[in-house]
Amino acid sequence: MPRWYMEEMDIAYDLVELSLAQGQNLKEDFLSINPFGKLPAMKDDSIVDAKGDPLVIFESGAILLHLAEHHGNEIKHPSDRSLISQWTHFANSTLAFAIFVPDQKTKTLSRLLTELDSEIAKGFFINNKWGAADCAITSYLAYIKLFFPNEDLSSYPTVNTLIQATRERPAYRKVMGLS
Ligand SMILES: N[C@@H](CCC(=O)N[C@@H](CS)C(=O)NCC(=O)O)C(=O)O
Repeated sequence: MPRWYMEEMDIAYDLVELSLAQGQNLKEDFLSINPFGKLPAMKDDSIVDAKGDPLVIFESGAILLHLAEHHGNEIKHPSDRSLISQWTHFANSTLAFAIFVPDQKTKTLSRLLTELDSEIAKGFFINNKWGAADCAITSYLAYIKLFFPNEDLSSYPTVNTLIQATRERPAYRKVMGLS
């Protein structure tokens, strides 16, 4: 998600790829970035923390909000920060569980997709412009096609169209390695 966001927003970055298969995420040098050994994580040399060191941050939703605020110029009003936080949390927890936890999938995915279908039909999530909230929600919607290609989304035409359109976006194709 953060990498897709940076590509879409033309934010320069250096990418360090780690192999999970080889356990590179559990090696000392990465654990000093994220002690939990989870990807993604980011070091932002342009912002220092309270100790004066470059900011190091993990959790994709937190990284997205950070990027939206400090590099994507998305916070036009204090409520924008709160709403981006709402949507990134919704994507990373509520929507993620509904997609990937079988019990939750049966219970809630259809309800969430029905509502998202109407939300997305209204336009972009915040300030009529594609941003971090759209990135987070759309990433998870696109995961449905990726992980469950036979999932029938015909009851959610707007969601379906958004997924197809996302899969055509050059920045998305680049970060997902789609040829
Ligand atoms: N909630 C976290 C999830 C992070 C996560 O689970 N990342 C996976 C890769 S997509 C990972 O690092 N797995 C390696 C492991 O758990 O050892 C986020 O959104 O950043």
